[in-house]
Amino acid sequence: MRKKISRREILGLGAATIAGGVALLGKQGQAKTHGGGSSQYQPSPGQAKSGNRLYWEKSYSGGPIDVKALTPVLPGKGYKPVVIPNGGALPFKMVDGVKVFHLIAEEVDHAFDSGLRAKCWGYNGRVNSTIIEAVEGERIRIYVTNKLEVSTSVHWHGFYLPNGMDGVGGLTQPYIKPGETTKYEWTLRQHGSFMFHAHHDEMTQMGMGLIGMFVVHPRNPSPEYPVDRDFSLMISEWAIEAGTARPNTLVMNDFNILTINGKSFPSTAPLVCKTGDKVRIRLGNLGAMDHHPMHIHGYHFRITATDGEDIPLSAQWPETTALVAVGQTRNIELITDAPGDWAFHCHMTHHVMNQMGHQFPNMVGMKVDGVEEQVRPLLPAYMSMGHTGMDMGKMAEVMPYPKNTIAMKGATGQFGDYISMGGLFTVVKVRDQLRNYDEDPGWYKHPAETVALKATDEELRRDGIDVSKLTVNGSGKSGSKTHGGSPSGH
Ligand SMILES: [Cu+2]
Repeated sequence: MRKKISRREILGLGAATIAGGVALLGKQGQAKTHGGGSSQYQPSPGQAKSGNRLYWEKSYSGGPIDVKALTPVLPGKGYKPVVIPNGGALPFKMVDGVKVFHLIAEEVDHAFDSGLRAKCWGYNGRVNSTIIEAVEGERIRIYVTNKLEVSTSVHWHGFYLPNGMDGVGGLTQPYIKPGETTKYEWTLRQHGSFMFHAHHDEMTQMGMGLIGMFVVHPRNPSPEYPVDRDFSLMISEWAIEAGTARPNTLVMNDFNILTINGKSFPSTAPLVCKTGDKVRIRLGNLGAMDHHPMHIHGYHFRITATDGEDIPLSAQWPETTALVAVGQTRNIELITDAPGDWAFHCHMTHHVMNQMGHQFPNMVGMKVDGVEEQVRPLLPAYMSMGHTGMDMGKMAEVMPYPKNTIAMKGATGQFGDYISMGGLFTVVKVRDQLRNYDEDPGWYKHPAETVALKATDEELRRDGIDVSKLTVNGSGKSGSKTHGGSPSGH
């Protein structure tokens, strides 16, 4: 008679089966870290915007970590790569069904603009502008080599992952010491706009530039997901004193270089779009201290996703300014149906101003007649500054500043006048015709009668606008006894 199988033997059998499963999965490079791999990863159904989700969902962390990964997807085949102005995506290779990346933390001699270089820290030769791009459900392995002279670690910001892959130096892993290479590996159980950054001596290392965007495309894109232009912009801030060439990460408030993907305007590449394009702009902020209300001209947009999740259509709201706080990402979406050169910038005025707009005596409105003549024997290069504000125009580029400075720098526009903004400023250039998206199409050619120009005498006369008796404030000259105020004819 056949011997009964004891409970212990059953347990033993089960363990063997599981072990076999692990060996098999290990061969395919799947779920190796957790030894599970019990079930296939179930991607979100692609209707994330329908809004019919439960209040208390089963998981706020992506569910089990030991899921089997899905087939990797290649750029241009299963997803359209994002556009990274002034930057590039980290290359990868496929090894046994795993996407393998190699991130290198190193010193980078970085140009913020043609006028300003500094020794920063970055990833793979770029500052703030090396991004990682992958697809939901994929198994990824990221080797991080530390070529700095100090220890570091990399945190994957916004990700559901095994705790030991979270990258907090000392808390979840040992440091990546100088010269060492550390391996991170997990299965992507979400999609959206995320980030990565150093998580050891954060103030110094993030301030020196060790930050980047991490875009995960959905496995089952909703019908709304595909866009014509999908931009990725990382915002940051720096303190670089005029004439120096190293960011000062000890500064807490006086940031004087504001950047998009590591560049200050006018070196920020424009966002080139065709009339009628569906456009997504992914905004991330890993600056030290400041939140940035990013404002677009001529359009409204919808805020469609955070680094938490897609926002259901019913909960999206129209905006012209999206506040991107430190540590947040925001996706905004719009249809660019109005051609032109549309400003897109931080609305904090100190953030569209480069070095020297700060820590300066308030001179606005002061009379400086004769001051230069008196001071020049002592300081030959002395110029009175600030009494008319900070609009230095082209003067900004020829003034006797120290070398390596973009103080007050903006750019000359198509009318010969100076665009008095720098820093966190770029231009969305929308055109009916484009040769290609990678070329700056130049300044917008306005249709006749659609530009604000100096009013003609005839126009003024026609509309009864009499300016002959008005004085210019502060000129000291007055053409009449009645001062400003009520227009004539009333
Ligand atoms: Cu700002």
